[in-house]
Amino acid sequence: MRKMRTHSASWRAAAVVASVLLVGSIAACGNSDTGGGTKDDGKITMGFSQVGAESGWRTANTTSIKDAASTAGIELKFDDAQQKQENQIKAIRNYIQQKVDVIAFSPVVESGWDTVLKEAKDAKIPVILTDRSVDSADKTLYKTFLGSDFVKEGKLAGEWLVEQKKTASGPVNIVELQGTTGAAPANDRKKGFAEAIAANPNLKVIASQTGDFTRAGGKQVMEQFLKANPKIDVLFAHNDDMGLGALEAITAAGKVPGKDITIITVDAVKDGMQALADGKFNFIAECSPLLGPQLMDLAKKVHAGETVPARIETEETTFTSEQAKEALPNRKY
Ligand code: GYE
Repeated sequence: MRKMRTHSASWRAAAVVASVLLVGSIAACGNSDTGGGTKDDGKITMGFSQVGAESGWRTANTTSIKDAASTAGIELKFDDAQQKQENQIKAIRNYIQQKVDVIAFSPVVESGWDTVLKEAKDAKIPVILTDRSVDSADKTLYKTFLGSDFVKEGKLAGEWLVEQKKTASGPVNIVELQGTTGAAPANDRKKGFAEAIAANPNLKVIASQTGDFTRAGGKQVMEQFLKANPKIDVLFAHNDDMGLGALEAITAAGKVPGKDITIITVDAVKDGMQALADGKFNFIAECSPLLGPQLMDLAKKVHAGETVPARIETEETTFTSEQAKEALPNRKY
């Protein structure tokens, strides 16, 4: 009798497990039947892999993407990769598994994406690159690249300096704070700047190192630059945040930023623009982080199977101190 009871209890348990499994598999079926991440409500699901939270630019970019997704009615799955490529690859693989409708990401570095992009393509999930690009030879691995022309930004920074120093009779010593090693904006801004300053042989980059696009990195590397080089005339920082970090090192070394050392940066986020208006920075090449609305438009188009341009460039300008003073009150980020 006792045995029988045990038996029937275990049968009941088995029946419960079986029905749970059944319901589970019906739910899973329902999901794939409605086509990828598109649920019955017809919403597009986007999996987005963000670089990190390394700078003011990045914070503004993340806000723009989140706000634009909710305005566009797109369901956003968001992952912060903390500046690590392996985290981005993991996030993209998760999105593929979850069968999202569109994957968008800002690749921390340019190289090493072919395998994971191929996986997305095989799963028929369109990929949009935003902000930074990849160096994959196979351009069919992604639908489009939305972002700035970083070479142009470096060039504009260099051209301004060439103009400022056109009457210099002796060497002008430049130090450079590079962005994250291997990142498109670091490679390209360095290239554009070098091309522009080649116009005047007096202009020489005497030291160039990465500060990883962060304030802490900018401060630390600038301290080393100042220790190793008694005569620094110009700092070119690949973003505002590294320039802002460097300000502390320059002041601590007893020099006046913007006067003893001319400072040029890229981005034009609020803190950078304030430093420029205050005369601590001298020139900024703008790089807009407000990519969200265009990204959501593109996501809708590629999801609908429309062809989109392979490259969409962001419109940008440059700022002197006077222009920063004028622009600051209306600056959104
Ligand atoms: O300039 C920098 C950020 O990829 C354009 O990344 C972006 C760059 C931006 O960390 O501040």
